Amino acid sequence: MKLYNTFLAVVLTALFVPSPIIAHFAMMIPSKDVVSAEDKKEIDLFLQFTHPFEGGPQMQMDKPARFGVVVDDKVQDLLGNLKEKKIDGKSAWETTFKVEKPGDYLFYMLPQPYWEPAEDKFIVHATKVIVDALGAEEGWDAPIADRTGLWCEIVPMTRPYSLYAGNLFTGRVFMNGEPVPNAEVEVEWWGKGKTKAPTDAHVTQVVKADEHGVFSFAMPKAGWWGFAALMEGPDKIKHEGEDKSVEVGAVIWVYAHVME
Ligand SMILES: [Cu+2]
Repeated sequence: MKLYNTFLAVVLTALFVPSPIIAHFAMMIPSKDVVSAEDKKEIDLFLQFTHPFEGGPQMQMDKPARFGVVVDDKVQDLLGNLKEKKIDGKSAWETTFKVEKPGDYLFYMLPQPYWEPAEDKFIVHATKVIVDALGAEEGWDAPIADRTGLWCEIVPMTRPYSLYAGNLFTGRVFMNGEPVPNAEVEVEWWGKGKTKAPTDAHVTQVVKADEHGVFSFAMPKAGWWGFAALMEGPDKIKHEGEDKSVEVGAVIWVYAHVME
């Protein structure tokens, strides 16, 4: 009986020890959020799939399905420019983009569906990051999902560059052109594992959108902040002959500067 109880205790413990939420984020980080007249007219972009706060473990990112930029309302495909870079044996991607004129550059990326056995589903994070160049300061609020094949997106309501730590970031979640009421948005700071969270729950912050798909979050610290609105995708994808659901994430990255 005693042995049986011990066995039961072990099984129950295994069942009820919650695995911490592992928040994976597609990341697309430019070398600058604002390119000024005195800067080099180049933007380096780095794409990876990882856990930003903890700085790993790195996840495999196959060559994205789509990658490009929208500027002056024109879509420019940049997929062919991506170069593979291995981190801990996993693929990440990088490129350098030449800025030729003033504009708000809306970079977008749609990864290949990522099979996550632990969650029994695929993950696709449609990701955006917006860089202002040479004083244009307009165009950042344009929705681009329909033109770029992203399915879903966060359209910023706060200008998504030249922000300070402490600013409130507000965005609106869209899926197939419609706002997503009550969307759950995970928020993570790119800590690269250098900052210790007081508890596991502090690693990923969570906010919910209102009935219009609008959410806000005050960024308490300088650095890159990722916002991922997570939704169940409308389509299934086959994995080993079985239909599996797809977690669709609308992700946007913004940079908060230190205010001197
Ligand atoms: Cu992960």
